[in-house]
Amino acid sequence: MFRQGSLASKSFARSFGAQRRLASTKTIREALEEVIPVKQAQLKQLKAEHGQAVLGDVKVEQVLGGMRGLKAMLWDASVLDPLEGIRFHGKSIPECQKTLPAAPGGKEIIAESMLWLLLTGKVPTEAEVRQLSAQLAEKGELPAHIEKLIDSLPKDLHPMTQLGMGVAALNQESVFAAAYEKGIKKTEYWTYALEDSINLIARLPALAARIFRNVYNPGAAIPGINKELDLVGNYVNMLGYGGNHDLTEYLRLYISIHGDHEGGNASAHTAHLVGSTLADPYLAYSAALYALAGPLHGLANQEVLRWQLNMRKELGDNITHEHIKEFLWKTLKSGQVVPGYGHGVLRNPDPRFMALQEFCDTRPELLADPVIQLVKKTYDVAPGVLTEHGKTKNPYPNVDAASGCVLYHYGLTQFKYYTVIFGVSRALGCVTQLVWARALGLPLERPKSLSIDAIEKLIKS
Ligand code: CMX
Repeated sequence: MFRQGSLASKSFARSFGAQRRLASTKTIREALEEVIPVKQAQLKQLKAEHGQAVLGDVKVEQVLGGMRGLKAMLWDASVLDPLEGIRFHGKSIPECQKTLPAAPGGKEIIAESMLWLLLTGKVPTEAEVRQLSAQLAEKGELPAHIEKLIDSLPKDLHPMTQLGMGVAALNQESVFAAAYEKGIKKTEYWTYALEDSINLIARLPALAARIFRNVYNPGAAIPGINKELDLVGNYVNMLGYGGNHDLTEYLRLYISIHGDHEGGNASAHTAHLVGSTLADPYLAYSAALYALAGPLHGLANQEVLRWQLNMRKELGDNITHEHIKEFLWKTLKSGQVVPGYGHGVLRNPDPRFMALQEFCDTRPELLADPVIQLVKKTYDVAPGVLTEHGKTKNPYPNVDAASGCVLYHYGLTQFKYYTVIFGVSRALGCVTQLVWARALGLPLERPKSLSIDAIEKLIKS
């Protein structure tokens, strides 16, 4: 894909520290250079031979109902089956847990392994993952102007608002935007999108940790990036929880399996839409973060904990299944949703919820925690209550039903911050799609909208 000496290849050699490359280990760019032409050819053939094939009908209820089930987006990295849950390039979460490299001394998937799988469709070797960790660590420091911007924000500005602002402002150094301004070929877009994407992911932990420090521990020192550590290892250190091995492992797992959930979810779709205008990855991901900040999407993990803690406050420590049932009905009768339950696509318990439950099941101290016990007890009764209530199409827990409670146990009790961690995670899937959208030359997204009158007219005709 690269011509020797082209602007793009020089830029990569410079910013990816080519001299640090381990012998016989592929870089992420080299791995992508192998797979991109194959996919490009596949797409070209699909367009040429089947461009007019019909994939399904569009029902009025879909247009009025948030486009549920509408097959209208290309997204290769993950597929969400309503019953089985998510697969990343065909691999279920348990399969990923078996095959993707962990951190030295750890067992859980690390973000670098998941990013590699999402981007290339291949399981990386341990050496490839370590090399990617080193690249990310090398790029992990925040530019001074971003530190200044974040430090200037009011401490009571929601951490998600701050994260989106910091990510958008990182676009000052976008190589994609700079190259586009100079004039580059469409075939080179993806290389710049990749460089921005890697830089963005590298900087997210320092950005997210600075927001945490400013809001919750003003004045505390933030440790520098440790070049020997993986992305999440560094993130946990910078949050001030370095040395907590179990929390680090939990966040490695959470950030990896939360990284992508097909293309149609609000954050991924937003990144894709904004990216389709050729806005650079920083701007596209910043927009995605504000979709994630809605309570029906990423903010649900903070809402679950608030809801669980209210339940404890109201009912005390010895909560029975009957008490929980009453509390669920009270929530529903007051017109609120039960946070952490239901899903736009899933029709079974979320395998991400199950993976986090299994993490708890192997640790007696987690099993003994009253808030985690409450999550389990709620899972025993909530599907029945929600089924009886009769509204939600999916009465089962989604990942958010469990995620915040484990953080709470480990002392990360600032639940307004939880969606920021989700934001660090979801970048893995969103940047993957941005790189591939540019590699495949996907166009500006522009669906057709209809007025109510126009829909009625179409039905009559
Ligand atoms: N509690 C109460 N009512 C619920 C419900 C829940 N957990 N989940 C869905 N419903 C209701 C809906 O509000 C809707 O009611 P109306 O007909 O009055 O509008 C009805 O059931 C049908 O909804 P649905 O088709 O089953 O679900 P949607 O695809 O419209 O919405 C979701 C999906 C996730 C927004 C919804 O289930 C919800 O609000 N859950 C609680 C919030 C949550 O946990 N969000 C996190 C999702 C995971 C993520 O994206 O990060």
